[in-house]
Amino acid sequence: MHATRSHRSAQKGFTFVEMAVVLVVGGLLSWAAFSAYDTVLDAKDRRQAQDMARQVQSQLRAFAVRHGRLPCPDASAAGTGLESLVGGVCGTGNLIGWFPYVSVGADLPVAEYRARYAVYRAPNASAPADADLALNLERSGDPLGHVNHRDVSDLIVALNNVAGLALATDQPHLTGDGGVAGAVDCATNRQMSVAYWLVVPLKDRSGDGERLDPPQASAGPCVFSPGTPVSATNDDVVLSESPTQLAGWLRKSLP
Ligand SMILES: [Ca+2]
Ligand SMILES: [Ca+2]
Ligand SMILES: [Ca+2]
Repeated sequence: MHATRSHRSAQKGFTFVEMAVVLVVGGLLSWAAFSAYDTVLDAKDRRQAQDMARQVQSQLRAFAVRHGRLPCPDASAAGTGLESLVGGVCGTGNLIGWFPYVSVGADLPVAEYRARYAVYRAPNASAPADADLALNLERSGDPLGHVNHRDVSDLIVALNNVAGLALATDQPHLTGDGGVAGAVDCATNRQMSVAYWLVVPLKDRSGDGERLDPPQASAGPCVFSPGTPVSATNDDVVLSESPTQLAGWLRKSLP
């Protein structure tokens, strides 16, 4: 009894210090808990963004098989989900915009998950050498009425043409990933041309009012390689296919 009482009175002198320690420790704990919570949510968002990008890839491939071309980018500012066609064909020079969800028969996702989209478009006056992937064109000389007239095999010809072209700075291409593929730097590290890329922007982590992160925030044809790690200022999810990859997939889809 007596020992307990004297212990209690000895403690009285430390009450304020103890309170301060409790407050500081409590503060640190809640900060740590908040960060962990935030990280879990971020990882969940990113997984969902990756799933949605893969869904878009399936829609794009199905569209390619049906129409013998890749979808035309939606050039509207807000992203209405419709292909920007002029007289029924993809407008000249329109190679970067939003993915045309509505035109491929999909639902338009909310802004965080709505993908930017670029498609390789290098027209050529000679049809067999044409490399405009958003154009449905007879490239193999099949006459009208032939089963392979302007079909997916003509898109494969265009993809092979793209694969044979040197990397062009005004066509969709990838820079590094900050790791094995080198620096994320469109000026000094251009890695490869792609048939198309998709970028799901997720959040505006830098607080500048722009969901897309560098380098894709500049609205140019250069984006970082898929798999670039997320950082404090960067959470975009990129998915792309080289012309050879997409041609291989389409070839397997042929009867
Ligand atoms: Ca043909
Ligand atoms: Ca972002
Ligand atoms: Ca930003």
